[in-house]
Amino acid sequence: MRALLLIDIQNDFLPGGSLAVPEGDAIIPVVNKLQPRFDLVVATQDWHPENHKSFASQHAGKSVFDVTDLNGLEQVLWPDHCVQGTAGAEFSEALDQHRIEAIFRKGTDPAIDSYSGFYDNGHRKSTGLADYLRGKGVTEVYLAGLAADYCVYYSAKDALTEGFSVFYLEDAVRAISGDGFEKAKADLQERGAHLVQSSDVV
Ligand code: VGL
Ligand code: ZN
Repeated sequence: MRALLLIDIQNDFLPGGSLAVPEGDAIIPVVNKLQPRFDLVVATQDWHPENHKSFASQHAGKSVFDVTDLNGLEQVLWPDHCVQGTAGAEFSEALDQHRIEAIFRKGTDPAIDSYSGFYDNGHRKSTGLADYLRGKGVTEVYLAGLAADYCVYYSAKDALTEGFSVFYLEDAVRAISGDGFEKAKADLQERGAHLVQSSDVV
């Protein structure tokens, strides 16, 4: 059985948002069309407290997109984004949400970032997503959403190590950086993921 994972399709990652992904809104019609082709649709939601340590605003003298060390892990410092309870953290209104069976929130611990929908960046805590999918009988995971080079990429990598067959929907993702997108795709392909188009899903 196959599941569609909708990664972080939230206002702050869309045009006008605080961490807008270029052309992020272009994926929404693609994703809406895809959803009925799946037995199960699950979403992730980046859900930070306002003092989250991935925010440049929490580090005196640092700027947005600086890279720093956060408890031994390399951390890109982001603009404040997806703060719990704010409009920026909501899913896009254009996203069809009525088929979403479960939402996994991540990034709630102020001390550690969480790009993947499965684990935090230190792989210390599980969100429960892998067990949830296995419990539903899922063997194939298709990924769509934002950003292609961060949360979609890390979610795909964890899905592979959790033993799922992984399909990265190239036209249903958009990246923060073009270079990051190419690297993410090459790495995932090397690890055994399949790069597919939404039109391949029938
Ligand atoms: C994301 C940066 C920071 C993402 C989340 O959803 O790709 N990127 N937080
Ligand atoms: Zn975040």
